[in-house]
Amino acid sequence: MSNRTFTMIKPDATGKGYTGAILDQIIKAGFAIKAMKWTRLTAEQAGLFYDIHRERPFFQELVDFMISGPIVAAILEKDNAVADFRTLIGATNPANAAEGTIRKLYAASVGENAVHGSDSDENAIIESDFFFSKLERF
Ligand code: 3AN
Repeated sequence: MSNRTFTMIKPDATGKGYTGAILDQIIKAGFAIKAMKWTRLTAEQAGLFYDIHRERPFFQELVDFMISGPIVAAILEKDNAVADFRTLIGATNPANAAEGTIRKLYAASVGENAVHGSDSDENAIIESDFFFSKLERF
């Protein structure tokens, strides 16, 4: 069990002004921010980040959405970080997300679902390395 996960606050949520509320909820849930940046992805970067979904029918829609505005990328630390963060954000489709979860509160649809959370310890490391150098985390 690793104690770190990776998150992004996606363009729908940054654009609607939810960044502060979402970060507040993450911190109040016990996650410590170990690295963070506000940036905007290029199509190439978004495609590489979601490479695993390249053959899925929604891939182009996903890339177009992810480059439509700024994102916040962060590395988070907590015991059982990956599983606990998935619980905090709720189901991929906000219609199925539990009450009080970030996606239930702030997401509009399965495509525009406010936040990303790593789905495994292995992917948390890959995704963190994609965004952050060793100098940018502590
Ligand atoms: P999660 O983000 O909960 O791990 P994944 O890994 O199945 O969900 O999907 C990655 C991202 O792809 C989702 N966060 C969402 O933005 C997008 N996505 C997933 N399914 C769909 C879909 N049916 N239509 C449009 N976008 C989708």
